[in-house]
Amino acid sequence: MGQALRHKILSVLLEDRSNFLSGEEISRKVGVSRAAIWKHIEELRNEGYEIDAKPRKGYRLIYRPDRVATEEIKNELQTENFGQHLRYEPVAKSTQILAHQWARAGAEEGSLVIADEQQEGKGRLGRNWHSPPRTGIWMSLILRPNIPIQQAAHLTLLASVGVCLAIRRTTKLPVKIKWPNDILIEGKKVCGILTELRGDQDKINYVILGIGINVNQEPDDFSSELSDIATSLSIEGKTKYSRATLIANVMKELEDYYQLYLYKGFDPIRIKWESLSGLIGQKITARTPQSLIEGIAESLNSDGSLLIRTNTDNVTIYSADIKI
Ligand code: BT5
Repeated sequence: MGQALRHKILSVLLEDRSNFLSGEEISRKVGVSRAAIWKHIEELRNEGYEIDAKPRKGYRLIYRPDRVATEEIKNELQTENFGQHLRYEPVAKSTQILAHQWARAGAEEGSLVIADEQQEGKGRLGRNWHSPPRTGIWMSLILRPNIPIQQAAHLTLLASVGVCLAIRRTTKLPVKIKWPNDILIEGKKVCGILTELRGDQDKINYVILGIGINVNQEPDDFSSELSDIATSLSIEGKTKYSRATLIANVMKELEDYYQLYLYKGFDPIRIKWESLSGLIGQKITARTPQSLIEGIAESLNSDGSLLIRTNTDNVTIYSADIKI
């Protein structure tokens, strides 16, 4: 209850950051006494918010720590559905696990789970995803698309288009997509996407899009193995970014591209993907579970697989780790 009130007070303060709001005005908007407001303002200050308080003038928000809690994100969301149902955890094993539970319990399409820190963040094929606190975006989005299960690969590609565009718009950094699920800057990974689904032979019950973005990490935050292959937006852009703003922008791009996909099919996504990917036309090596394939990345096929032209053949790959 106390927390819900604090969120309401924060939302009111976030609405207008240039003017003081009197205690009376806040208490009218939130529906509690002025004395109670004072107590909650103190708690917000303990959480790292700087709030100016002047007698006879009221309160004004001066500094907002970079948090990814519900009220921070709700204030910035410009979507119809995506992210509107939001669950935030300061610490989780993996947001994928929470999203699966929520989806099984009937969560609506667009429901989003966010954690500030993951203790057992998951990559593909049982790999780990390093998810330290206060720096990254670790989130899982629940979708319920009415598409054949064979087309599920489209969703990973669609997600990388949405995330790539949102990062570009928010940071102006030259991020590119690497097939199938990485987003890179100058060859180093800033974002990974993990798609998990449940369904039966022909029908998808639900899909969980897991998105991990390195936002405000410093070089020291990466272990020596990771620092060769990973980077953060802040290291590349030499500034800190608001995670809440980026989450809201990702939700907006994802919702727009998802709608486009449902109305127009995969073709517009495929074209956008090719233009955002650093891959097409490049010489690559693809390591699949069965073999190592060297050749030129030719194009993205309509089922989301990648066509590689080798010296002797055209090869289609459905899953692989790619090196450029
Ligand atoms: C991925 O796997 O790239 C998918 C990552 C998905 C993470 C999100 S976070 C929210 C949601 N909840 C979860 O538990 N997971 C999802 P993959 O392509 O397998 O890449 C994993 C590899 O990337 C690891 O083996 C490391 O080499 C490297 N890696 C680990 N943590 C990283 C990080 N923070 N940044 C860049 N690379 C990382």
